[in-house]
Amino acid sequence: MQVKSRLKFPTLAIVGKGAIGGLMGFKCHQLGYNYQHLVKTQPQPLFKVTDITGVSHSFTPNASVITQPNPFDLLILPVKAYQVMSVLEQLAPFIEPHHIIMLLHNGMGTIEQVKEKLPNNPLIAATTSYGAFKPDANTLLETGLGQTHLGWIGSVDITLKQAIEPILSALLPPSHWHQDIALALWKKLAINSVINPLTAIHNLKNGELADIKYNANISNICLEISTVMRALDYSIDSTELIKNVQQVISATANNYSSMHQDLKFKRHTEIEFINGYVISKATELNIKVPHNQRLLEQIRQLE
Ligand code: KPL
Repeated sequence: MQVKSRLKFPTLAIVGKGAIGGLMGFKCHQLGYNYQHLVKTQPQPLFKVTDITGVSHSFTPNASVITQPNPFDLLILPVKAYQVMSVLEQLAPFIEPHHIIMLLHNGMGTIEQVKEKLPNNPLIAATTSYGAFKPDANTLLETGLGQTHLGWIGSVDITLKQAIEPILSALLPPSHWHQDIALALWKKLAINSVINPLTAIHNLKNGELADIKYNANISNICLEISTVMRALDYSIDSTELIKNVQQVISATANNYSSMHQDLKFKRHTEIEFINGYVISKATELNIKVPHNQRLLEQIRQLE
């Protein structure tokens, strides 16, 4: 197919059918996009989605087995940070240099890994605050309308940008495209570095962190992160990070964080890509981050 027409109607491949992946597939279905989920086993049963307004929808998602994907132009990875490289390894025989890769997960550190493995592929990094919950494999509840922040890593052809950005922007709106997505990723990293380990360690809903007894700890964690960010040339103040954290605590008060759920269901957590990433950058810069270090150790023990 001609490059231009292929870009006009790109085929999206969404890895897995987790909460955010499932939600994206549902949006693709609603928007009439050409998409497929890449799944472990076929066939796919009826998928029931209850949207944020409480309306229920049933449909059978398009899917292919990950070992035999149908051709795609854009590969979306809404998987845990620690799964990114193994998924790309598995898909390696099917990935060509023009395929666009989009990362969408909590934490940081995968951009460096993906760029090393696939240096020529256009790469998008994204973060979303949409909330979705899967009570079972074939049921999905949209629990919160969020915002999505996206950005290209490195320079990219303008035709490619103009073709792809509107398509992705419509999926989890409102979508904000950034020149420097790393700043948005760091801000989200600060939110996850506080809420995820604290809720997991103390067995809390996100909203319970609003209790005054957590204030000092939250400030210390944010102060360490803002020190690292400033050393990386981001102009940021810890008060801004603390405010962002407090906003998310109140906006998601009734939710359990993903790390809380991971520990509860005895799954691997993303701690190495969250507080672990803060610590690795701090070490490179010779900055001490004892509060982040403590959280990492506590979660490692609980895992
Ligand atoms: O991203 C989240 C997570 O749980 O992983 C937050 C924003 C903390 C919401 O729960």
